[in-house]
Amino acid sequence: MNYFNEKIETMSREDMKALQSERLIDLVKRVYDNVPYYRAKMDKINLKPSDIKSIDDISKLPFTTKQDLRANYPFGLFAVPKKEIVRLHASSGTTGKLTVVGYTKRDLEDWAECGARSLAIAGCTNDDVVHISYGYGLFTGGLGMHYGSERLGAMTIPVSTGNTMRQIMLLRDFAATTICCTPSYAIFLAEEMEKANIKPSELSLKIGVFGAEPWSDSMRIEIEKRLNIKAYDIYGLSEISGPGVSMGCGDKFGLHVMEDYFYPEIVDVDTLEPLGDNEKGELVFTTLNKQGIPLIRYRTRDISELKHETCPVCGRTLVRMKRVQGRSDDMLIIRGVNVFPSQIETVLLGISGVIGSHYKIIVDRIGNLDVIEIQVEMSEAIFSDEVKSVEKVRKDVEHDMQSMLGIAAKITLVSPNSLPLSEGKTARIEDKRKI
Ligand code: DLL
Repeated sequence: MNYFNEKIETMSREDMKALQSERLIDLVKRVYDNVPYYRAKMDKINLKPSDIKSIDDISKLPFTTKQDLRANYPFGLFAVPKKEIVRLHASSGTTGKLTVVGYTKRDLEDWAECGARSLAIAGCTNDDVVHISYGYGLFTGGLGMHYGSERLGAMTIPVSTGNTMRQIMLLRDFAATTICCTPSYAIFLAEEMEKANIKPSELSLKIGVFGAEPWSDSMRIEIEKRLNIKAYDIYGLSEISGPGVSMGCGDKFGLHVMEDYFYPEIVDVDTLEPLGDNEKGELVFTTLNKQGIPLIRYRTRDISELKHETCPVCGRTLVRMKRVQGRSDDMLIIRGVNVFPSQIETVLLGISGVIGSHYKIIVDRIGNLDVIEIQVEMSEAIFSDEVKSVEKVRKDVEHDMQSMLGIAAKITLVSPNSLPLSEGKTARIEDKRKI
């Protein structure tokens, strides 16, 4: 089997628990001493670091949420002095502020190890040529896979997103054997190749490492057929590190969690009580080894299940999580970009000329590309104004929305009182994509 770190990847449950316990005890001490926010949270429930004696005590600890990150924006949850942080990444917050994460040198090394293990799980070795089409920048996809691939020793090509015909040319000319991108981009790539009459056999691709958005098993089958590769699922989130929190080996149940670094739990969405194996609930992670911004019991909002048996496919003992089954909040992922309806609302409420609380979000997949349309009601004054002023308001919304979301949205202004009054937030969202 193609292990990157056989000792960890096939560790006995007993040894893994001992390692996790040792790391948790140290982590709780570190955050209690260095992060006032955590100390206050623990003091409030009268919990001392010495109360945490093993990984089994984890459920005594309070949860952390995206709102906690926002309340401490940008660096309030960092557990080391700023000079020890060597990299920042960020993802969408629920309103205007980004969710910011900081990495120490060791955090980057650990993350690269996770990326290398993930690529190895997909069967990659240092003989491979890895083409990375995840975005490079504040998004963790590009740089995360990049350092993982280099750690593995593979030839790493940092292409980033965009310009699909150029991507196809590079894939062919550099004879990439592995591609890392979102599953929807893989389908788009296949489509563009078909249009340009380029056959998969003209490329050298064998492996695809796809993630950053939900996708189904039928999508996997379609990608495998159209690109003539084996497609693997990679999961991660910026708050916990980025891609490589877990990785699928092809086993039907799901993805192996790098549980020596990220301790997973499944909790009931309503009661937040921990659930057992094969029970569906919200995935929660504790970053056992992280220095920069360690998170305790971070609620991902992703719905999954866990299974602790040794994997029948690859022999790894690392706990498996089921392919993400949905979310417990209203976050949308559009072309790999996380979008919260609350961000949209924040923009709309800041623009005069529209009734910011009367909107509807329509998401669709047209020709394999996600598109988002935002319908918003005009104010009475603008409605009766001339066409030029209506168009100006529309352009303002379009511009502010692009800077808030980082992707373009189609903006449609509709007449006052024409949208149905919605009873809840989700009623304002129509997701027509069949994933
Ligand atoms: O999407 C990190 C990543 C990059 C993962 C490249 C895989 C590959 P964020 O932008 O913080 O980080 O978004 C995290 O995306 O909570 C999930 O809801 C969703 N997500 C990520 N991977 C998967 C996946 C990156 N394989 C959020 N399947 C997470 C389903 C996924 N959803």
